[in-house]
Amino acid sequence: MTAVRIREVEFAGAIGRPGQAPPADLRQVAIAGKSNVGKSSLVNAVVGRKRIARVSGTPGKTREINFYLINDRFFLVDLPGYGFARAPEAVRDAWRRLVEDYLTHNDRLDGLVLLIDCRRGIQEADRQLLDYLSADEIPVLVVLTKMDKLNRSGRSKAVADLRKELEIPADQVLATSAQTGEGVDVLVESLLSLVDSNAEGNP
Ligand SMILES: Nc1nc2c(ncn2[C@@H]2O[C@H](COP(=O)(O)OP(=O)(O)OP(=O)(O)O)[C@@H](O)[C@H]2O)c(=O)[nH]1
Ligand SMILES: [Mg+2]
Repeated sequence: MTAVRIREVEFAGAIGRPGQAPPADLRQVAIAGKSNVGKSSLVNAVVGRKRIARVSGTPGKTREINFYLINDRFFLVDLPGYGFARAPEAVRDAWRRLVEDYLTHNDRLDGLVLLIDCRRGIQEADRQLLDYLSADEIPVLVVLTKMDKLNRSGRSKAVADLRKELEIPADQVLATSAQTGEGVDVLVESLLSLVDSNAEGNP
């Protein structure tokens, strides 16, 4: 029944400094979240390629904004993680400037997927990002990651806690695991429809 698919994916380039232009003038959906939450792993799972986005045991690995061209039509954007406490302050400031510049000067951004580690829940830095985005009315999809790490009761609690914190319906919380592939198909559909729904009014 799933007509929507990711057929093609290609690394298209990266931005390392504020003010740099994306590799092409295309619509974008970005993946954001704290350092180590599993952004790059989920990008790989979503595009069905194990090693297109770099994953590592060292938090703060992704320091640039990476653009992946999907179906020759839009960019899936892997953002550097925030909230990595052990990074030197100058490095943290550079990341913040880069990501904030990307988010504020971007009329091509159709939506943002905010990843939350299911074992940690929403934290202060996530809230700040949500507040930041609501000012620009950028649609946000909230996604729990690493669900394979929880048992059945832990899973229910993680979903319930997130619903309560964000005051959103249960069907708007997506539970995923890059390891088992749980929730990845649904996430793909949601990503594609974020782009589609915007394309209608704005060809
Ligand atoms: N068990 C489990 N581990 C995961 C999952 N997703 C990611 N990880 C692990 O979590 C660590 C961080 O994953 P990344 O995908 O690099 O996280 P990131 O958010 O891109 O990190 P930064 O780029 O540093 O911000 C790696 O050791 C991954 O193997 C998952 O679904 N399940
Ligand atoms: Mg990463």
